[in-house]
Amino acid sequence: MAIFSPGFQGRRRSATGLLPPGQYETNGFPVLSAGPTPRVPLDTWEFTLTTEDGTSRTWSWSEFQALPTANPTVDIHCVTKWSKFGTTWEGVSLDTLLDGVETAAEHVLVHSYGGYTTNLPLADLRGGKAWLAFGYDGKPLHPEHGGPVRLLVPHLYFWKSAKWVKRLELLVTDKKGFWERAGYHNYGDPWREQRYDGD
Ligand SMILES: Nc1nc2c(c(=O)[nH]1)N[C@H]1C(S)=C(S)[C@@H](COP(=O)(O)O)O[C@H]1N2
Ligand SMILES: [Mo]
Repeated sequence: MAIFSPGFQGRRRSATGLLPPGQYETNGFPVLSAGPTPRVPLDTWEFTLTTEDGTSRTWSWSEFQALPTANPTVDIHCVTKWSKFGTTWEGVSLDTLLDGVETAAEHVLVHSYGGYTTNLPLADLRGGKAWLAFGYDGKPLHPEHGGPVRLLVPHLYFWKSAKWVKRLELLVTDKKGFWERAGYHNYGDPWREQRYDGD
């Protein structure tokens, strides 16, 4: 007989039905933070996109809320080996935020409130593959999971999905983020098991 915790609605369907190599499925939602949870009041929250020539665009909370939203259901894969299937989010596609941005940059360094950083190719934020998520499971994103707003890039290991996102810095030359400098893989594709530098 199966044991169900209160409120557990049964196993969520996976977006792909597949588990990347070396991963196991969890039904919980572990919290992994390299420091304390920053509390960002919505009246001072802002999100900024800067390009290599110093141009920047900033959205206040109300401007951000006015953007068109998407409701992706995705599987997420943490480098510590848990995967969670069928997570449902509400967010703004990076395609929306990058629309009309003039840049020759191919790299992005993501900056969070609290100081966390992570880097990834700009191409990985385009094409309906990445969102700035503010809702999870039909509710506002909990602060521990990155609220008010986190990056969601589910096709890469979850450390690339920066919580409490503050700024995207578009760069011509790649610059490593927090875990990448500490020896984690620069790209982090779970399907190729790119956990550490050299994998
Ligand atoms: N700002 C910030 N973002 C972060 C982290 C962090 O420590 N700080 N940890 C990363 C790691 S290693 C993972 S696995 C996921 C965990 O997200 P969760 O706590 O919502 O499960 O957030 C990523 N984003
Ligand atoms: Mo992680």
